[in-house]
Amino acid sequence: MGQVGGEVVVLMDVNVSMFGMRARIALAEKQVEYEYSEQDLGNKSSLLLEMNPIHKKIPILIHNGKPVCESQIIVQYIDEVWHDKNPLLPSDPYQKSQARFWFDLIDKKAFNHGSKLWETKGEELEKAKKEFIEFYKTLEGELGDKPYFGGENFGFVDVGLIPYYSWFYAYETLGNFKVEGECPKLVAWAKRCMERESVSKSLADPQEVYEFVLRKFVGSK
Ligand SMILES: N[C@@H](CCC(=O)N[C@@H](CS)C(=O)NCC(=O)O)C(=O)O
Ligand SMILES: *[C@@H]1O[C@H](CO)[C@@H](O)[C@H](O)[C@H]1NC(C)=O
Repeated sequence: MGQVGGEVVVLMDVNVSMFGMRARIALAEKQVEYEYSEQDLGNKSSLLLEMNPIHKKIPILIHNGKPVCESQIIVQYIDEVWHDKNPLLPSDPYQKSQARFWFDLIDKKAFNHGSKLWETKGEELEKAKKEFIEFYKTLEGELGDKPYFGGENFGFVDVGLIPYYSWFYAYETLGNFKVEGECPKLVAWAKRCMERESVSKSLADPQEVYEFVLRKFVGSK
């Protein structure tokens, strides 16, 4: 059990999940010790169903026996509970609203833009690629010349987006393009994030993600 000062922290997760990676990064940023519990989504455990009966999805953070579900909410929870170390959200209400806006945009768009690359072919795939790149260019525009989305320090929006970087190899291979050619500043940002141990140790191996995508989603294509 991940036990620190009477705290028991468990993360129910799946290694290739970009949502799970967010929780792992946030916990690492706060140096919280926890038990990592890899789940089989093909055969969900009774604990998973008990802890997240509504969505039946990972990640689930279990803090002293109580579940917190949904990665965005988990990251905010971690930031609030362990607030003394490496704050992720800014304290200024307006800046906070903006960080939440961008994280929410990522939640609404990023997964689907990626999936389209293996759900489509021909002209539709070309359109999907164009939209994928437009989306990441929009994010790149928001990043601007800052080192991180929130400015000088690694923060909330970085935690929300960087897990997708471990999926880029799958996107690029199946879509036959390179994100770096289109969004060099964004890829430079991703490499900067990867220099942080919290990120590098939390992200899945791109090859493993690619093989997961082939197994799980491709085949009908
Ligand atoms: N909005 C959720 C998405 C979580 C999610 O999609 N989890 C997937 C794995 S990546 C899952 O548990 N799927 C199980 C299922 O759909 O049966 C979050 O941000 O946590
Ligand atoms: C599903 O998981 C349970 C334990 O959680 C195990 O006993 C059972 O054999 C598993 N079933 C399959 C089909 O893998």
